[in-house]
Amino acid sequence: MSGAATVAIVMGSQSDWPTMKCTADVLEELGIAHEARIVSAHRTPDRMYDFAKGAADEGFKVVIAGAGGAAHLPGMIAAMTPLPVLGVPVQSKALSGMDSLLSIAQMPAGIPVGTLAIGEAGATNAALLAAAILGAHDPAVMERLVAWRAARTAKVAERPE
Ligand code: RP5
Repeated sequence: MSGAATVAIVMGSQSDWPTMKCTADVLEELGIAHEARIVSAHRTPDRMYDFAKGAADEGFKVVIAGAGGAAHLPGMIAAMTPLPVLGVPVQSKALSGMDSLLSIAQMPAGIPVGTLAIGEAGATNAALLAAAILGAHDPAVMERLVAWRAARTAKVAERPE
């Protein structure tokens, strides 16, 4: 995708990529420039700090953060940037992502993380929500989002076959 990235997709591990690729794929379809990085709250805390502190200056408008298990990455990033942060709970092996979901959703008042569904549905919807956020100030993005949704609607059969 050409142009300066407006959406940052960050994830705690390479193992999150199959899930977070759904976000990248939808942003690609919507023509929204994005960049994906591995930024772990517990394995690379300095990288996380540098990313979160510098995200706005880098030109990002929305951060989408995916993590699994004790998924503190979205909340930690949200604590260090005024940008909207959308959290995707990655499906964990031990608890099927319930741990990820609760870690991301249950932020104390004052530091919000927009929490999506567990797994690929959440990753897909994070891209659509980012598009809606950007589209509020970018009519071209909103037009592409409306067209994307209309195309999905058009594919729904009236009767099962
Ligand atoms: C988290 O731990 C990551 O977000 C990932 O979902 C989970 C497991 O990571 P790996 O052990 O697969 O690297 O940090």
